[in-house]
Amino acid sequence: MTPLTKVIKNKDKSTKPLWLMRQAGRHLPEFRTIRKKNPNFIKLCLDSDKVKNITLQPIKRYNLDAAIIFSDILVVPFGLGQTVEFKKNFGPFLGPITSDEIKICNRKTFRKKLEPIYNSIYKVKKDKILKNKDLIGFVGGPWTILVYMLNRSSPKRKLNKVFSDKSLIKDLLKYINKYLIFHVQDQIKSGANIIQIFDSWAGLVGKRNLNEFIYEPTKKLVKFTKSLNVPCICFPRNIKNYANYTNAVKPDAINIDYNVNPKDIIKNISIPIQGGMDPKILLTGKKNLEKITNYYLSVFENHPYIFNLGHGVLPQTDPNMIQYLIKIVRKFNERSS
Ligand code: 1CP
Repeated sequence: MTPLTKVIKNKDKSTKPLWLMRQAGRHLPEFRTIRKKNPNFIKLCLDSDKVKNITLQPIKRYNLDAAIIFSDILVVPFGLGQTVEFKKNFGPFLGPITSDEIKICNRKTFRKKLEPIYNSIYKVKKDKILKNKDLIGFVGGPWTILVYMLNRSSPKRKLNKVFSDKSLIKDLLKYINKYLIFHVQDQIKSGANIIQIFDSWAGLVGKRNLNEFIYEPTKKLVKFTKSLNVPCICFPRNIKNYANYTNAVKPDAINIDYNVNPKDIIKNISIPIQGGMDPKILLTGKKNLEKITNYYLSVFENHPYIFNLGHGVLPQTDPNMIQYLIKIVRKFNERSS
């Protein structure tokens, strides 16, 4: 059994495997070299040899327990026919699209546009370096994808007034979810053995809409993933009530963000937990990193736990600090085995 599935399926508490969100990407000098020569980010995500290389960069450097396919949640709007660009010092920039245009897409055209991603997963999976490691495929949560598609740029910048028509939102969520399910299915078919759902903007939804905008569509996606016997980890960032979320959505594991108090969460939740530590801790000193890492490990000592962060690795992170973090986690595992 692979390290993450041992924790998720067997509820193994004896070892704490580790991987890091955004482990592949901007903090690695070997990634930046490739990125400089490839200014079109979506095009880079669709180059299966380069994607394989980038996906395996952190595995080669750090020997983590899982690889996550180098891609982006916004490949789904791209697959649905919306233009997606990543502008320097701006972030994602999506083209205009009407709901009628969104609905022109069909399974075949969607698959054709995203085919290189499935080829990358197949190639990564075949590499010997992944023996006894997990390969994580991922999608954005239905709500988060809808937010980017309608807002057309990050809500971090400005949230446009496009979210008042409830029946339009419900209709589009249904449609987007259908394609997220296709994307999950094809990632699994190509070799992904775990799926993570990144619902980065779940925190924008107020209590009265949680059921229709977050719980119901995400539950369908989770149920589909589970039906293929593949574990599903959910990361609903800034969700206020994790117990309600897990009861409604029923993921196999939950990733917590860094605002969650680890001692409180184990009182409320019995499913396996992943992540939590603030990525900014990696920008402080080794002593502090050791203290906080050991704090998370000891709080979750008697709970099925996958070590990860409460958000992605920051671009300015020194790879030596990640190396040190891994050493601390491995040392903890040796002590308890
Ligand atoms: O070099 C660059 O400029 C590109 C930076 C970059 C990278 C490395 C983007 C643009 N996406 C990625 C890869 C990526 N994105 C991965 C790869 C695998 C890994 O984790 O190593 C994953 C899992 C994602 C997921 C993702 N993309 C999320 C969910 C997690 C989160 O950050 O909340 C979101 C919201 C996105 C959208 C996105 N893509 C890129 C950026 C800068 C953003 C965020 C936009 C925003 O601020 O709203």
